[in-house]
Amino acid sequence: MRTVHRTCPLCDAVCGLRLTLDDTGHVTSVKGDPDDPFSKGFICPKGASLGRLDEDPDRLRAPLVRKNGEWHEVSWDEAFQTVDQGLKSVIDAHGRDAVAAYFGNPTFHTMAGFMYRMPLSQSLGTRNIFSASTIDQMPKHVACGYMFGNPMAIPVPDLDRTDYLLVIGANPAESNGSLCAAPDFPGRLKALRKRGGKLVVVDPRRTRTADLADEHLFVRPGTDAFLLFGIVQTLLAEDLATIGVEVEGLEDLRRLAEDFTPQIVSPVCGVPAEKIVRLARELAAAPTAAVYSRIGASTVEFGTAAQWLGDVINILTGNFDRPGGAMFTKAATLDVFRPSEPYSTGHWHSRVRGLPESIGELPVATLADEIETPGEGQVRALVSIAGNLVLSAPGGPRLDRALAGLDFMVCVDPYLNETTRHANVILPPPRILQMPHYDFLLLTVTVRNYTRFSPPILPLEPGQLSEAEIMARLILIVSGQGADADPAGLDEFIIGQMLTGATQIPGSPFEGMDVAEARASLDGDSGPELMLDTMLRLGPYGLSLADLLANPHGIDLGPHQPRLQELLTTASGRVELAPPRLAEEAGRLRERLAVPPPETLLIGRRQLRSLNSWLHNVPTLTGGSNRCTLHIHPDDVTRLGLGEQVIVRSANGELVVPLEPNDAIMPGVVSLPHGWGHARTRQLHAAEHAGVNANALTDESVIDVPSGNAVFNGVPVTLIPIELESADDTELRVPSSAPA
Ligand SMILES: Nc1nc2c(c(=O)[nH]1)N[C@H]1C(S)=C(S)[C@@H](COP(=O)(O)OP(=O)(O)OC[C@H]3O[C@@H](n4cnc5c(=O)[nH]c(N)nc54)[C@H](O)[C@@H]3O)O[C@H]1N2
Ligand SMILES: Nc1nc2c(c(=O)[nH]1)N[C@H]1C(S)=C(S)[C@@H](COP(=O)(O)OP(=O)(O)OC[C@H]3O[C@@H](n4cnc5c(=O)[nH]c(N)nc54)[C@H](O)[C@@H]3O)O[C@H]1N2
Ligand code: SF4
Ligand SMILES: [Mo]
Repeated sequence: MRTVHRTCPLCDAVCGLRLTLDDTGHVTSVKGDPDDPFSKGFICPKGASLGRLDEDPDRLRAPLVRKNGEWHEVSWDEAFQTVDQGLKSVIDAHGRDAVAAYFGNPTFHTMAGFMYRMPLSQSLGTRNIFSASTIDQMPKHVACGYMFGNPMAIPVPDLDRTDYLLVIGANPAESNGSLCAAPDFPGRLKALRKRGGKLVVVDPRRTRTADLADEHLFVRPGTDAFLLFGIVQTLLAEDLATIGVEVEGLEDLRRLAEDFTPQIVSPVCGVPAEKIVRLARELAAAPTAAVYSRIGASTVEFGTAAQWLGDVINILTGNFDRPGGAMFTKAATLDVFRPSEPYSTGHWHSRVRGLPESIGELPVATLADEIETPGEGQVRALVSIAGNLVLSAPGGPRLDRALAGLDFMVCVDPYLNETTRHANVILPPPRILQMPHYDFLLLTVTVRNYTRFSPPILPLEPGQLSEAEIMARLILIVSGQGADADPAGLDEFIIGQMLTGATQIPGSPFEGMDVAEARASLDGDSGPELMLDTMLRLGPYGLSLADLLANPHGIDLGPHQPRLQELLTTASGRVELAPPRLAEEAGRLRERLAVPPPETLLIGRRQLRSLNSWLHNVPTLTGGSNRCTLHIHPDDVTRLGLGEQVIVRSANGELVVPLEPNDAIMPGVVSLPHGWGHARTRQLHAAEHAGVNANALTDESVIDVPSGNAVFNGVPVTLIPIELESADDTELRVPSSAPA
């Protein structure tokens, strides 16, 4: 038996875990790490199942190659040779834009995902780079990009010090938060109320987060931007603004807001005008306050506007970049994202729909168009790292068909699932406990400054490749160095480039050294660890990997301090309140004021024991309340004469779904979780309770215009009663999501 500590790599909460392993390496218990200064022993059911997930018998242990429709385990050399031939033949015949890459959600968590994403994108030399950002938080990047000049300058609510938190379209009691890393988010919300603060939740469902709140307000899906504009208008009209940072565009903002008085927006968003006015007054009057919004106000048609207006309120109420308000984390690593010029979108556009690039990528909502539409630049090959697009992308079934038509596809993924089944080659990363872990990205959005590194717990087996080596070899292949080039050479090149810069930075710990000397001073057992050591030494606290190894429970780096000035990159040198690209959204919102809302709107919901599409194979995490059902208000069930199941039809597709009547949801709104619909997967437990693919209903042709982000919430649907004669009918009606 031995006890080890590491950070949970699953969601954004970065909880410290304490694991017990027997001498075969089998995990006998997982508990929260009480000595972690940030998570203080908190753990959720997903973290507690990390051992089962890690030991999942359906995890791939060797590369797979598909030949004549059959899967074969092959050696790594053969796998990389197949990738080399497959990608080379597409590039030679059709050029580099014919290869697309997708970086899925886990690449935001893994060290390899962080280190090799840019080099892989650059060596592919394609405009067709996609990631989970455009099915998630791209509206936030766009809003921050235009307001602060820096799309990675993302403020987080100062959760532990605020007196008033307005949560819009987030359910941290189940998701544990996102773009706001806060282990035990629910406990922090309880603490807020205990110290006399107020919590208000705006959501079309009375969620578990709403149950923790002082007040819950129902909002019609997709209309938060109207509600937020109503608050902005009130703050300005009643002269409640107390701006504490230097801003540009206040008069423009005032003009835009005039069209969105609480009386005007109330019928659209469904929140009574007097409550909108009261929210504005409370936010202004609270000693400190913060507006926090996520998926329910991001993956919507006016997602960028909602993200923009949320921070406008933080600024107008004097709650920006000051304790208790919305603040910027100071991570332990060097800020590698600081842009050299003010942010803008559209450095290139997608070929078929002409959608603008943002932070180097194109919207996932147009990937199927790029694959299916013939012509020069058509996508014919895909490199997919840690993604399950068939279940995660809008219009998933169309993408399912599109992927089947590719000339070549390679996936880096531990599972043969709905998406990777289309690959020619699947390259499996090692088990979770065999990987080192550092949250390069999540530690830039923690609610306290904090850092923690977890070395691998179990060694690689002989001949097994780390995810870093897999990624490095892919990069070497696409940059023409062949299938057997040495990945260590690439790592040295990347580190060497960083150090070359660092030796020239005045005041840097490497200043004046020659690069070989600087390199010799680094610690780390792999490329990503060497990179981490470099970024820590260049970071604001002057830490090193050795410091982190000496503190296995993590290091508290203190509460947030004001630091807007370090991050601002606008041309004006001030915060832009109404930059033109965001002001345009006011025009689109104005047009929408006159359009009557659809009768029924579909939204999603996260479940405590799910994680997007890939945790349903762990028996301890399925069953009970974690099922793929449609939440619907009982009045709607009666009104429409519905039985146990219902046909849900959208502009894009149709599903048969079991109903779960629940008076916590607004009448006229139904909720279906995503990540289900397990079909033709080799995840045997998941396939047994497959559920349906919510993204058979979402529509890839509808996007949040400035960001190109997918719309998952506020999808118009029709509910059609059914009387099922037999279970077979269900399958007949849902060909795209029926279990294999
Ligand atoms: N309808 C609807 N759709 C949604 C959402 C919604 O709310 N509603 N949410 C969206 C959001 S916010 C997100 S982030 C996306 C997520 O969508 P994706 O980016 O597709 O991510 P996951 O569904 O988490 O799939 C992760 C994949 O990575 C694999 N994987 C797991 N661990 C590792 C690892 O360590 N290395 C590698 N290489 N692979 C690994 C898993 O096997 C799985 O195939 O879904 C989006 N889709
Ligand atoms: N357990 C669990 N945790 C997760 C994940 C998971 O799949 N499972 N996924 C992780 C990922 S990738 C992400 S991005 C985060 C997401 O974290 P959250 O954003 O907190 O997660 P959701 O449950 O999608 O919360 C969205 C909420 O918005 C509400 N909503 C829907 N439409 C609207 C609307 O139009 N307006 C308003 N105001 N509300 C609306 C929904 O009812 C829901 O309660 O969670 C992360 N953590
Ligand atoms: S909340 Fe997230 S990070 Fe914490 S234990 Fe659960 S899955 Fe892991
Ligand atoms: Mo996400």
